[in-house]
Amino acid sequence: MAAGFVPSVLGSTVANVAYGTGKNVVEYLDRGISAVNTGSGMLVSWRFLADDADNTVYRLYRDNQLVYTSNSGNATCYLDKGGKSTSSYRVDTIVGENLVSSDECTHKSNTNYLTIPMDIPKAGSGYTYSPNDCSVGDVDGDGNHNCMPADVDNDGKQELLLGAVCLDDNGKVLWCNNLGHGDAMHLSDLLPDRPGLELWVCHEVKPYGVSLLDAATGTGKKIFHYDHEKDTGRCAAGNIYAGNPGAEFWVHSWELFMTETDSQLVL
Ligand SMILES: [Ca+2]
Ligand SMILES: [Ca+2]
Ligand SMILES: [Ca+2]
Ligand SMILES: [Ca+2]
Repeated sequence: MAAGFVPSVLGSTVANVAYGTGKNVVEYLDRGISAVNTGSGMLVSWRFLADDADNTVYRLYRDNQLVYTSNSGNATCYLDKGGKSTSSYRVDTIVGENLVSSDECTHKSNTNYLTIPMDIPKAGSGYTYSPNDCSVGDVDGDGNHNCMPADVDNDGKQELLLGAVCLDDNGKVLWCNNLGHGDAMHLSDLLPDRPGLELWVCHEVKPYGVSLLDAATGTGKKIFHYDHEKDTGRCAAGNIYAGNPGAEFWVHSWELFMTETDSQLVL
């Protein structure tokens, strides 16, 4: 998947390569090569970074043998049917005839997921600790699952989104939609054919549910919305299904996926 500096299909993504001036301060990301055992081979994937040239070619090596060449426009992933979790992988990044970088895969798994060990504090009298929310983000001080910077009005400066409120780059309220606190939101160019960024946000106050909003206005007509009968605390969006253009959208405890055409998608 060629995805700019989008870190993950399930992560809270905050920027778009083609949007704004490209001069915003952004998190440093490396090639991010991962290899997981799908049961029918090793799925190796890596990032197309924001500063990669359009004509970049990637060469994937298993145990120093070339197994795949990703030319311009090709996917930056490969199902290596001959690979094993004990294989070593490397991606060479090439522009023209020049080797730009050579990166080793450091995230491998013999299952189709990566396990993250946790150091959970011991339970005490009347309380325990357990994992709850999970999201991808910058862990050095500016990551937060319902507070994120992004250039939503395309003026080259970043605004700050807090769920129901967006603060302009000058600190003034750009929009406030009075939809109340939501515990999760995902911001990205979720609908690539629609200009600008879109915000997928859930609502913990009546009429509850979830909305897809224009991130630049927030208060305008919702792109689509679903009511729910109770507090809707979690939602997520990402391009997880190639059979539908752009992102798919889903909500905690709802057994459905939604698409940009406001239709429900059964996978
Ligand atoms: Ca802006
Ligand atoms: Ca602004
Ligand atoms: Ca869009
Ligand atoms: Ca899709």
